[in-house]
Amino acid sequence: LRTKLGFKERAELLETSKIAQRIFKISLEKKSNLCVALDVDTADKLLDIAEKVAPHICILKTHIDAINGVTDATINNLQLLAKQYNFLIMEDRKMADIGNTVKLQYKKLVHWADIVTVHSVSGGMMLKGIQEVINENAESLDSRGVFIVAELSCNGNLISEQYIKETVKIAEEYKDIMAGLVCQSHDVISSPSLLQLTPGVNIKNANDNLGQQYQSPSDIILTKGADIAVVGRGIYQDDNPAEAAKVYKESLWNTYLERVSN
Ligand code: 5IU
Repeated sequence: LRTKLGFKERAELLETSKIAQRIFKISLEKKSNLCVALDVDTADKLLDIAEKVAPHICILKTHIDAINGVTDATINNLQLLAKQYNFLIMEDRKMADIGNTVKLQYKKLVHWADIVTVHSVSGGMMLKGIQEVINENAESLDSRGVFIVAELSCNGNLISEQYIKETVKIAEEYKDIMAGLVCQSHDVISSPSLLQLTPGVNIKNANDNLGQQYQSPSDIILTKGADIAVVGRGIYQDDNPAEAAKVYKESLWNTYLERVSN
C-alpha cells in the first residue's frame, strides 16, 4: 500500500520518475515533507521568507504571476537558495490550455521551475507538449516534471469522480514526467511511485472566507494520505516564519514516520 511504504523504498521502484526520485531524496535528507507556498506580494518578501524557511522545506511553491517586482535577479537568487539549502522550486501555474499553448508557456518556466502544476481538463496532449520541452532541455537541466491536479481543497469546486479517475489515468500514461497528483483523499493514488501533494493545512484556522478548508498536519498525513503537505499562510503570515516552518516540518514528518511504522 502506498501510504504504508517508506519514501526510500518508493524512490527505488523501477517506475518512479526522475523528478519523484529527486523529491523523495531531498525529503529524506532534510527529514521534511513540507512544501511551503509563498503567496506574498513582493519579490523582496519572497526572497526574505524563502531564506528563513529554506532549511525546513523540500519544495518551495510560487504563484510567480501574483508577485510584484519579480526580475531575472529574483529568480536567480531563488535558484541560489534552492541550491544552497537543497529544495526544489515549484511554480503553481496550473496549466490548462491546449498542448501547443502549454508548450509555449512552459518554455518560459522550464529553466527555473523544477516542477509545475497542471490541470487535466484539456487531456493528455497538454502533457505531451510539456514532455517535449523537458526532452529538449534534458542535457542542460536537472530532471523536471509536473504535479497534476486531481482534486481541489476549496468547497464548491466542480471536479467529479469521473474527472478524478481520468486524471489518474493521464498521470499513469505520462509517468516519466510525473511527480504525482495534487489531491485531498487517500484513495486517489494507489501507485507507490507517485507522490500525493495536499494543500489546505493550518494549525490555527479551520478555513478562510474564500472557500479554503483546512486540516491539521496529522489529519492531512494520516486521514487524507498526503505524502507532501502544502502550507501557505500558516507559515508566511506567522510573526516568525522560520520557527513556524520548523514546527510544521516536525509535526508533518513525525506523522509520516508514524504512518509508515505501523
Ligand atoms: N492550493 C490550494 N488548494 C488546492 C490547490 C492548490 O490551496 O486544491 I490544487 C494552493 C493555493 C495556495 C496554497 O497557494 O495551495 C495554500 O495556501 P494557504 O495554506 O495559505 O491556504
